[in-house]
Amino acid sequence: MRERILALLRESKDYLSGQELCEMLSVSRTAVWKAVNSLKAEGYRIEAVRNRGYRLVSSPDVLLSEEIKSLLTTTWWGRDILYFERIDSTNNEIKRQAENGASEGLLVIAEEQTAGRGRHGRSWVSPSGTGIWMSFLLRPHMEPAKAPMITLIAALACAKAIRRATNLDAFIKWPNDIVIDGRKVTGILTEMSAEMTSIHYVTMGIGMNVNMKTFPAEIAQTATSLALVKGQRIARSGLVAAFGKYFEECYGQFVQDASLVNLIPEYEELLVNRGCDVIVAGEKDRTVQKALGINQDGELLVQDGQGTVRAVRAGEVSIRGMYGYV
Ligand code: BTX
Repeated sequence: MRERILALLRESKDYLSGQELCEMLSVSRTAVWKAVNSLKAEGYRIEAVRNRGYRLVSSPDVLLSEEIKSLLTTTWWGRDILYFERIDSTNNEIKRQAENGASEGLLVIAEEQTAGRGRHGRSWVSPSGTGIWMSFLLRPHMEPAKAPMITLIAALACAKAIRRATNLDAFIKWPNDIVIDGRKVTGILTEMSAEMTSIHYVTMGIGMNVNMKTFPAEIAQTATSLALVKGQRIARSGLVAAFGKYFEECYGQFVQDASLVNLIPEYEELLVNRGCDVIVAGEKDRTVQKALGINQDGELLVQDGQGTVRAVRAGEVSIRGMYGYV
């Protein structure tokens, strides 16, 4: 009910009377009053004026599931949300839930991670209350080889959401980072449980640095947060909702096409290294190549000094800029 009250107050341009709220929700005035009070206790500023009713003045920067749900415009993404003040890793929780039969779209979101993970066993710094540490569950009907493409879709949705919510020039660093001004603001971790020919489920983990002011020394030169670049705090729940909207749209297109073919132009516009020389580091060698774009399988197209173009695969190579991280 709190979630519906929030949504109604947000939609309403004017005050909503207690009577109107009771009728719309088919509950008693006392129930409305109690729900409003519990929202206030969580930091929502709700003005109550005699004879006029309630008006939402401001929302706290919390990621509570009601707050996010009241902003979501998605059909299936994030329709069920599990919210934690503190957790080991939201990816771990999705796996636990998936093994217990949870449905596609389940979103797990935490204020703090004590064992946030990056790729290849690296760790992800996830302090309390300042970032978006979230994971969601997918159950795609496709060959396991296609799953890595979902990382690119999540990256596209992240970049679009950041641009929409903050107006900042967020770019994609293929395959799984979002960068602003050459520094990492978001990382994506895609994990899969599968057999040779079918996927049980995919866990998508997104770590977005939103309101952090400082970083540990080891990443201080490569990481940044949206608030640091923007110079002001950013509301996290709006970013989550925007991500959900773009992810659902782009993922729907991908499932329909069984490839990234229709997402390539938009992706390439946001690709930070496009047209630039990059260092392509494989297991055996490091070469300088020009990054051209991606193909419909999500591989990066790179060109060597002789003009030969080849496609490189995420997981097999890593990409670095010529003069730094990007
Ligand atoms: P990655 O392996 O590409 O990047 C990890 C590397 O990034 C680290 O080794 C470190 O150098 C740097 N790093 C660590 N924390 C941060 C940070 N907060 N901001 C910028 N750079 C950092 C990227 O892996 C995938 C990260 C996914 C994180 C999400 S959070 C929700 C979900 N749960 C979970 O445990 N992981 C995912």
